[in-house]
Amino acid sequence: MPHPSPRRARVLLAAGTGLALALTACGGTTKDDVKADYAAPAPAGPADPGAATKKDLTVGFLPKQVNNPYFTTAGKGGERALAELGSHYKEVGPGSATDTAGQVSYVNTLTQQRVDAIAVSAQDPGALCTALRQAMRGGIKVVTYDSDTTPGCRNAFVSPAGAEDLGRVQVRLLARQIGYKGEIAILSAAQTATNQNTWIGHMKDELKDPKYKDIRLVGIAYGNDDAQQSFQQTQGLLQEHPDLKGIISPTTVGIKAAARYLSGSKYRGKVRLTGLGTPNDLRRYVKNGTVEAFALWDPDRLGALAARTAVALASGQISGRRGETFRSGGTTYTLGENGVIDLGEPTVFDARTIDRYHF
Ligand code: RAM
Repeated sequence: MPHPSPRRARVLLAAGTGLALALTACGGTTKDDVKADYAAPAPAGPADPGAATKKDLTVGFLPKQVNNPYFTTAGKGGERALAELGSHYKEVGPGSATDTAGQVSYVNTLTQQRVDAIAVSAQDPGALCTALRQAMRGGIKVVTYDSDTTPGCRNAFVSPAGAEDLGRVQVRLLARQIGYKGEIAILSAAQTATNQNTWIGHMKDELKDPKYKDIRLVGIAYGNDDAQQSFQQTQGLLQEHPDLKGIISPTTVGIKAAARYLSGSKYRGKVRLTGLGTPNDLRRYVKNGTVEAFALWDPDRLGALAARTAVALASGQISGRRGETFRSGGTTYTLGENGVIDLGEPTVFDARTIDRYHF
């Protein structure tokens, strides 16, 4: 294992003495420091691809938010995969997607309970780092799924699909729906969410293509993955930008709330809406003409892959380095740069296909 840099050593020491939060608050360690220090995934010791799959492990799932159907489905996938592997699932997590302190305390709880691995969807890239690094020092393997931390704060990340693809596909869908012309806005989740912010970065990049020269991104609003706030933010965007032609909402909670708002307003079918949603949430809005097409992956499969990755880490079959592979459930998975494993391609749903999907 490489020697920690002086600053990293200081952060580790601080974590060990429980002073890290106080140091952070005093400006001793900023988020940027965390980013610079923890740029590479935390290695989990040498990997042995031939090691036996351990059984009777406990994997603690910590979603961004427990009362979100997307995470309920992901949790079911994780639970099923763990049962297949002879291990155990547990879930803890905050009720709000902006309760970063809550997520930190759940990491600490899981650490105290000595789970074998933690699978976490992070509300914020840096806020969980001290707690997660402490868990890893205690021998707990950490896999992020859905929304990553800074790479050094976990061993591997299970990404729903290529982040770049996900960002670009949403712009392409909306551009087509508004005829490549007009003002658009984004209704996101929490302002700190790693996954949404990464996708928005790729959306902005996609919009630089000359074919979008007549499209203007006029605003980004944050509904915090809360139904009511997302509904109000949608209303606010439309009041502020009366010429708005379309909204991208890269969150299942946001797009559902925006669809509900548009569906009951004079904008239905006029202001276009796309983004990332579940077919079950959006079926009625596709059928009543509020939403034409949107995208997502199967959250059940995402949760299952997070569980399988956690078990492979805890069994020593992988350690989080690029190029490592593991076999689980008849499939071989390969770790990419920074310990990232992509689930696959996003699926696009529309009126022709939506009834084939039930999640
Ligand atoms: C919400 C959450 C989650 C995101 C999906 C698309 O449920 O923000 O992190 O991946 O939407």
